[in-house]
Amino acid sequence: MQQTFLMVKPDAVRRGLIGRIVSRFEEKGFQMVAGKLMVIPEELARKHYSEHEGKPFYKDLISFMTSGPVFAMVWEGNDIIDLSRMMMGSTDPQKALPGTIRGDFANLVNRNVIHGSDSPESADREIHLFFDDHELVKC
Ligand code: DAT
Ligand code: MG
Repeated sequence: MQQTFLMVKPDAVRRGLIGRIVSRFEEKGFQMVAGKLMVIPEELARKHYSEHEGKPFYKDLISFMTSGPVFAMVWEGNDIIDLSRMMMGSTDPQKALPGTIRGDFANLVNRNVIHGSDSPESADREIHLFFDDHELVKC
């Protein structure tokens, strides 16, 4: 069993897509073990996306991610890190296939509706940036 960090981004929260995005992972058979609606403090956004510091899109990314509430979650399931990335589709929604979350709900790379950890190391790091261990339920 593996855990990952997923986050409905501010564009999707604004558009009322939390439920439909959460449903995809529920339908797949994964378990949500933590979830909270929150506005990300700038310092946390910077830590979360530190790998992108200095890139041309970094400033817009931080201001976008702190522009309104996100729905931050921890999910659990077999091979969930790779499978949830497949379900999300390519980073650029113009390349994401129909049937994926970004393919179905987004059309711009800087407004791509969802974040998901890309490796066991980033999952562990991101889960603990956003949650304390006691906030995770034991299934
Ligand atoms: P992912 O979110 O698929 O892990 P990433 O880690 O490469 O993608 O980038 C983090 C976020 O930064 C991404 O979800 C949207 C934004 N981003 C990435 N590449 C971008 C680009 N070329 N122009 C604008 N925003 C970009
Ligand atoms: Mg990434």
